[in-house]
Amino acid sequence: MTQFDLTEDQRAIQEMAQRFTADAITPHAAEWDEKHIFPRDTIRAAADLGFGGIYVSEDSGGIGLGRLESALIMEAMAYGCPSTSAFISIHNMGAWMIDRFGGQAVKDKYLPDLVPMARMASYCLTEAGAGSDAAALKTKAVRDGDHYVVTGSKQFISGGGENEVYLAMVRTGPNTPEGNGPKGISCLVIEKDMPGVSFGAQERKLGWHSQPTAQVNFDGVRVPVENLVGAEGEGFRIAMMGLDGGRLNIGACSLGGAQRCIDESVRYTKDRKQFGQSIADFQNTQFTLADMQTELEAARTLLYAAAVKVTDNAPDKTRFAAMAKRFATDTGSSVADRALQLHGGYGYLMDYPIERIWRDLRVHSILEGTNQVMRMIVARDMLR
Ligand code: FAD
Ligand code: 2MC
Repeated sequence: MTQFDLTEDQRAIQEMAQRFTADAITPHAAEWDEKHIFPRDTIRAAADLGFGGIYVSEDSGGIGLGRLESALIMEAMAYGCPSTSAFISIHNMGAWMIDRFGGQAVKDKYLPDLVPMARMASYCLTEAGAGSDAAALKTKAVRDGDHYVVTGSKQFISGGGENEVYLAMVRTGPNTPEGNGPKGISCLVIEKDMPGVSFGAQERKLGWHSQPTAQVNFDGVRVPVENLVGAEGEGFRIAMMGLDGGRLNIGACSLGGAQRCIDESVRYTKDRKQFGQSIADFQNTQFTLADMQTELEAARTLLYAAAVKVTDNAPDKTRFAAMAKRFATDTGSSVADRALQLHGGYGYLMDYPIERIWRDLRVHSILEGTNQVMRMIVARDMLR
């Protein structure tokens, strides 16, 4: 990227994702939402374009792109369905963690299936007692010969019950202050079919209806030591590095959903007549639309800049990813809310996509680190 424009290659990737979205996602998203359909086949079709391993290296079968390209793809797919796009993002985060930090054995075992999304990956950090304070997690992994024995429960897991592969952050450290902190955490790949793995009921949610969310339980699950990703004690850092990219993608999903809301609002306000004129002729409507697009462009610019920093491994990448996630998700929700208002009562109906996107975007200010935690990350770095 030059500072203010995309390269030809980036535009080509963006256009490919936009075409895929228009053909395979947008026409079906309302039904997936209403009937809570998990569109496994469409997700696999996205993987046929390489979107199951966007920033997995080419050596491991991925398409080896950067984080800006990933954001462009997520943004494009979220224009049709933010929930499905975000699901694919989480899978990418897991596949990348294995590729970047895993040994050859764990890569060979999982990536050939994960990249084409023949198997799909979940990311398991949160627990009932460890949400924002993720390093307080208690799921225990005790070494027993060439296995770990894992016991504990992960809360709110996207893909829970459906996905085949779970990247779980578990405690391997001793019962000392250090062992009970971030340095006592490791990352293990656990499979759905391993004895002792079970799932809670599907959560009933405000949005994100096209993808499952459930508690994942481990009861004495024996996991081969070769399934360790990175070294013992590196799991928290690996999880956080995964989230640097995940947060960009979630922000990008808000950009895509919000842009759809703007485009729908332009169409609708030109068409809808009250007091003998199009509601687009009211200056209030024009100023609202102008502010929506201006604020979204500001969020987009920050997010793209942050994405380039994460690709480049810049020293301030984490701060920028947090700023961009916070700003893009708050802006996205605020844009969707104003779009709903511009649609009047019709915006509240499922006949238009606005209320669905409004619901889907709402959770982006909460998951992958709440927007309060994002501010904490930014301020800590500023004051360090
Ligand atoms: P809490 O941490 O209890 O926070 C409650 C409130 O307190 C928030 O407003 C928070 O900002 C505020 N707060 C907490 N600490 C501070 C502080 N120090 N300063 C100021 N304010 C603070 N997790 C996964 O690991 N994998 C997944 O796939 C996944 N998918 C999810 C899907 C959905 C639909 C949802 C809703 C959640 C998902 N999560 C997942 C969990 C998500 O990451 C957590 O919900 C989130 O990190 C917040 O944790 P919590 O819900 O326990 O809230
Ligand atoms: N990259 C590399 N290392 C990092 C890092 C990053 N982005 N962030 C932290 N670390 C390192 C950090 O440097 C430190 O190592 P060292 O002591 O060697 O310097 C270690 O990790 C511990 O970090 P902190 O001291 O900052 O840990 P603390 O416990 O104070 O807080 C916090 C960390 C609050 C930032 C983290 O717990 C957090 O992000 N909480 C939010 C949880 C979250 O985002 N959950 C999302 C779940 S996934 C989801 O929702 C999905 C939908 C998939």
